[in-house]
Amino acid sequence: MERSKALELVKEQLTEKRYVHTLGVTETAVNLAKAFGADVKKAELAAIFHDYAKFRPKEEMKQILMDEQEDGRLLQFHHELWHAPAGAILVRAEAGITDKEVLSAIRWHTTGRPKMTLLEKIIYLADYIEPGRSFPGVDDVRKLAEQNLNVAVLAAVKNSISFLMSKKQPVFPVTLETYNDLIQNGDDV
Ligand code: DGI
Ligand code: FE
Ligand code: FE
Repeated sequence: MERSKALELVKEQLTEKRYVHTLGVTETAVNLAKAFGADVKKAELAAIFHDYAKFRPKEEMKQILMDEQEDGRLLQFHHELWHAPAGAILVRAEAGITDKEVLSAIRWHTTGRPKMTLLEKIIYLADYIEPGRSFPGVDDVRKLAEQNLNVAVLAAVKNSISFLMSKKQPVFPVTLETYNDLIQNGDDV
């Protein structure tokens, strides 16, 4: 799909603020794809659609996750986690995106997962460091992203978990599994 068509489809789904975030993620993902040798077009498409479902009603997302037999644990955790798996399903059904690598980068963009693909890492990280983000520690992760992808992804995962813990929020098991995988199997971290 053309970039302009994809942007048009996603703009209808998002607020202006979220659309600007999406443009930031797209620019960042394209740069990371070039730097780390990923497919630039796939990175662009996944970034454009990554938050496609962000503003769907909770009940609609819940139904989709149940119909598609997604991980049942999701429903026991914050509904903010639902837009990623629901988004991958909706992007396929409504925008006709069938590329499995693109869909899985959308699917895992909030929690990450063990054994993330290069494209999944790029979308996860781009979402965290895009120019519109301003939370504590983000500049350090931006610097790491210029050097080593796994180190930067690990830093983003650690910051996210620390943030959730500081707010006394539960951490989704897959987020913790992502951390463990990078520590145990990322031999360059
Ligand atoms: O959609 P974005 O705001 O661009 O970013 P995102 O998809 O990475 O995260 C959405 C929200 O999900 C964010 O407010 C933090 C929350 N979140 C991420 N990981 C976990 C989580 N919430 C819980 N409870 N547990 C997690 O592991
Ligand atoms: Fe998101
Ligand atoms: Fe996002």
